[in-house]
This record gives sequence, C-alpha cells and structure tokens, in this order.
Amino acid sequence: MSKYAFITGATSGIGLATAKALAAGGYDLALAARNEGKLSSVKADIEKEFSVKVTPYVLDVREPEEIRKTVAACLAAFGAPDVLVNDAGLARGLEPYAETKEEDILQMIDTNIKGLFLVTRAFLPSMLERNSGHVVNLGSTAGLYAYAGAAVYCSTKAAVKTFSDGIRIDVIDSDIKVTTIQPGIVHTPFSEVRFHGDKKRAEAVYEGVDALHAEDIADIIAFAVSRPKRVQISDIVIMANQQATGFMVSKKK
Ligand code: NDP
Ligand code: 8X3
Repeated sequence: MSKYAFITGATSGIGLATAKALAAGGYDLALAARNEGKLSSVKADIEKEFSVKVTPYVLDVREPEEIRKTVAACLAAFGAPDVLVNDAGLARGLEPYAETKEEDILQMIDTNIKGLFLVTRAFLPSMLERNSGHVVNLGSTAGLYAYAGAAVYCSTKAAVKTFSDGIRIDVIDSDIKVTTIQPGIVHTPFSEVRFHGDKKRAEAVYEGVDALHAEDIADIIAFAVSRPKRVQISDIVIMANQQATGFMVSKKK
C-alpha cells in the first residue's frame, strides 16, 4: 500500500463517511467493525467508486485478543498506518444513572474507552518506529458538556479527549500527530443503537433539527490529516447550527 488508513467503526455513520473521504484522498483502507456482511458490502462499494484497495477486518474492539491478532495481521501486511481513526463507539440508553443497566455501562466503557485505548496501544509502537502517523480519535461534545441520562457516555468521551492529550505528550519527540474530533449532533444510526433498535424514538431526536451529516465530520477529518507536517490540529469541536452545548438543541427553527 502506498498510504493507508486503519479505521474502526467503518461500516456506518461517521466511520463509513471517513473511509470514503480518505479513499477520495487516495488512501488505501483497512476497515474494522463487527459485522462481516456490512464490511464486505462497504469494501465492494468503496472499491467500485474509488481506485483504492480495501482490506476488511472483522473486529470487536472490546476483545483485547482480537485487537492483538488484527493489528498484527495488518502490520504484517501493510506496516504502520499513516492514519489511525478510532471511530468505533456507541451510547446505550438515556436513563438516569441509577436506572442504567450494568451491561450498557460496560458496553460503553469497553467499546469507547478500553477498545480505543488498546487499538491505539497496538498500533502506536509501529508509528513511533517509523516516526510518522496520525491518530484521530472520535470524542464528542458529550465529553465537554455532560447531559441528563448520559453520565457514562459523556464520561467515556471525556476520557477520549484526555487520553488523546496524554498520548500527544508521550509522542512529542516524534512526528506523530494526535487529533480529537468532538462532534455535536450528527444524524447517523447512533440514536437507533442508543435506544436498542427503537427507530421511532431515534428519529424523534433529529426531528426539527438540521443535524450534522456524517460527511461533514468526514470532511473535517480529511482536512485534519492533510495538513503540512508542521501543523498538528489537537482538537476540533463541531456543532450543528441549532446546537449550543452537548445535548441542547433548538427545535424552534
Ligand atoms: P454508528 O452507530 O453509525 O457507527 C458506529 C460504528 O462502530 C459501526 O460501524 C459499528 O459497526 C462500529 N462498532 C460499534 N461497536 C463496535 C465494536 N465493539 N467493535 C468494533 N466496531 C464497533 O455511529 P456514529 O457514526 O454516529 O458514531 C461513530 C463515533 O462517533 C462514535 O465513537 C460516537 O460516539 C461518535 N460520535 C457520534 C456522534 C453522533 O451524533 N452520531 C456525535 C459525536 C461523536 P458494528 O456494529 O458492525 O461493529
Ligand atoms: C453524540 C452526540 O450530543 O448525542 O456523541 O451526545 S450527543
């Protein structure tokens, strides 16, 4: 591969749009998510539309052994990634914390924190060895502004921001870049996942809101990774025009 990006959560929403935006920029792609069927169809779609090679990896980022095997296979095949996008993440439920299910708490922590930390840990030594690479982590405005019913989700996204700041310090003597992308409300399957498949409740979140599109975030990620070597964008916060803080949106327009 000439230059390539490894993207987790690449079968839907922001991860999928980012895969396409980077393919448009000439990146070959190593794409990871849990659903093999969706990965195959994403590979076929992207290879049809762009002149790039797509390698799919079935990966559950909650499983450390799966991460080790996937990253080892990817490094053996392609070497250190030019760009690592840690996008896989989710919210589960929107209840007050005392009512939040333990399995939902663990799924958010294991995916959004543990998975992201361990995928980064698996790739970073190869980037350091080559003295190049860009780690892009998906935080959220939820990591900056807590909102009701989302104590765990918001905490996981605050962790992503702090983690990114920490590793940026640890790689300061290298040419590696670390960027946290912190979007506000983006219309993707995110709410359907949060509400355990309740499409009606999910769609109500976006009713009356001109929410961000996944492509808006993908464009910004493509911009961030295409800056000159001297330019490191540490954080980008992107809100919908109708949004003021994490979950505060106006539905009056
Ligand atoms: P989507 O639900 O559309 O996409 C999530 C992606 O993550 C899917 O490809 C899913 O594939 C994958 N994924 C989920 N769990 C795992 C896992 N355990 N292992 C590997 N892959 C996994 O959500 P979005 O695109 O909206 O969200 C992407 C990221 O952006 C998340 O980190 C989210 O927190 C963040 N974000 C989203 C915002 C929004 O409003 N939508 C705003 C701010 C941040 P599969 O299920 O097949 O594994
Ligand atoms: C997702 C954005 O505002 O729904 O991170 O929490 S929000």
